[in-house]
Amino acid sequence: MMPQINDSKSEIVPRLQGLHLFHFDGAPCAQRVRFVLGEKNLQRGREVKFDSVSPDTLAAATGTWISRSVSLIKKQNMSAEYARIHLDMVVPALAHDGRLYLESMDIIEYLDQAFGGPAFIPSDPGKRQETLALVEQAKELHLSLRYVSFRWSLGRLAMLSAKEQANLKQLAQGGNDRENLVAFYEAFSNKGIPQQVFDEHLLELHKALSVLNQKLGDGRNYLTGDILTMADVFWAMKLLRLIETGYLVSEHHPLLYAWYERIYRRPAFQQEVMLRNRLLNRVWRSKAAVERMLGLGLDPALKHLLAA
Ligand SMILES: N[C@@H](CCC(=O)N[C@@H](CS)C(=O)NCC(=O)O)C(=O)O
Repeated sequence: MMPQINDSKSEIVPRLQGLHLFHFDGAPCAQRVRFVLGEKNLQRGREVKFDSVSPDTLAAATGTWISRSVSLIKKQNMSAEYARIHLDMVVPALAHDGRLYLESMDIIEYLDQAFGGPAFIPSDPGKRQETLALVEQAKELHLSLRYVSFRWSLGRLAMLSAKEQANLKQLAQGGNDRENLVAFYEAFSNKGIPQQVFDEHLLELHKALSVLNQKLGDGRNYLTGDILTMADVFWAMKLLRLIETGYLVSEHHPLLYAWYERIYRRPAFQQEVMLRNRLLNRVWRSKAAVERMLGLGLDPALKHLLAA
């Protein structure tokens, strides 16, 4: 696995010195990278428009990164400007000294190589393999999290109008659409997705979380032992989003919840994941709580599935 340097068509990226992160505060894929930056003591610096090229925004000071937020709510990721930076139109993307790195897993590996601080991929071969296997599993369940959170949390807010879908389709022609945004949004926005599909994804997630919960039964602090790794980073951000969507992790997987809380309390989590995500986090959690009271939402659906 090597950090990916992509064939971006952006004229902006080669001009960026130091670290610049294209990200969104509420996106788990970007939260992973911000958390790692925080753990490595690389501080969030200026907030600038994602496509800013004004001279004072081109260079990040040593030990800091420039925040180039790409709002997924405003669908800025589906703009021509962003599609030239990341051909798949997703966050995150990292620019470092004019080069571009994509894929959160590869970005974290790159940060491990390029900067000091704690390593997120252990050097011990056994632990390394275990870590990467758990990361791969989290990656495979990326689509499940997408289905579950679009169904029970984002809802209509995430649907695209016919015009927006046409725009997305056109932009996707410039790349490979490796995250399948075109097909997903088309089905989600128009035809609807069969309930059975949502249920299957929810059950997949439940199954995986049950196994992780069991793993923690031997008293280990983190998923692969007593050291925080990329596996914890990937899974913790999944749990954050699932909790926002109404998944009662504390009830279904108590050891996993205690593990999540250990990570949640870390200063880098508070600073880099929660600080600017607090408002959205409250909105999602309140929505989920109201739905639960009405017998709707993710948790009643999960209980129903588990009882069947
Ligand atoms: N495999 C990619 C996944 C990136 C991804 O799917 N990002 C999501 C946010 S978590 C996104 O930008 N989605 C845009 C959308 O759904 O419109 C990575 O790990 O970097």
